[in-house]
Amino acid sequence: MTDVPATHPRYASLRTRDAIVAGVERGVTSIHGLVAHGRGEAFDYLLGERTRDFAREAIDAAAAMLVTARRPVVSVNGNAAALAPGDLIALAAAVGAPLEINIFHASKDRERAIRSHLLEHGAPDVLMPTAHAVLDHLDSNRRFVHPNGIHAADVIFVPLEDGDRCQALVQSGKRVITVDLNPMSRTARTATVTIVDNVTRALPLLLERVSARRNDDAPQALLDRYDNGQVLRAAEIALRAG
Ligand code: PTJ
Repeated sequence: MTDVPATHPRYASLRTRDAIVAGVERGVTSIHGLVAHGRGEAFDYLLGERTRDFAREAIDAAAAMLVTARRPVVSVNGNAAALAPGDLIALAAAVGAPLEINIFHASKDRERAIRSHLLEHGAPDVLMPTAHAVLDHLDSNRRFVHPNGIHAADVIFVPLEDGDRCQALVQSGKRVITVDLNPMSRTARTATVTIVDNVTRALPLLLERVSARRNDDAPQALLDRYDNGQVLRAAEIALRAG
């Protein structure tokens, strides 16, 4: 780990960078993941590296969607696994969802490394991609899914998604919750609920809201009111204001 004192003004950002680098060294994160992370950092910098109100609104809707889902799934790629393994496992447990590995840059070794990483962090089980279930409308490696996971899911939580799969999932009639610091990305614009925030900050808040929503009798009313376009517009205005 970088030798940075906790008082350093960029401490949290540098520790997160360390986590991504460690992910690459462990074979969990792809080398391309570093580039994706850098892009995320730039947006986060412009957003003041804090959770804004539009993200809180989306987190609330995401919690409502997850607790009312019939078959939710938490999809994990190499960046998410490196940055927030414990919170992803806790979220899956809280909403009764399986964790499923689904990566863009094809690598059987990396799929196995992500699985071991999640098991080491306490995941009870991890679904792997299969050749038996394939998503329509998609050509990339992400089309290979598990028949009892993403293939059968009605709601999928997919942090740091790529636009193609998000579109394919929505076209297949599934509802997609994503976390993406870029409100202009195709994923952000295609998802049902877009949380424009750093996945490391958004996940603990989402977990809190999932617990709160369990005792709520009107999650559907909140979902009916929710407007993802409005949330994205607010995020873009905040970005442009710097
Ligand atoms: O492990 P793999 O092979 O599935 O690859 C994962 C990455 C993330 C490399 C792959 O999905 C990819 O290339 O993604 P993109 O198309 O670069 O999109 C990633 C999006 O996540 C970008 O819009 C980034 O701004 C955003 N992002 C990066 N880091 C974070 C983030 N959003 C939230 N939190 C972050 N920490």
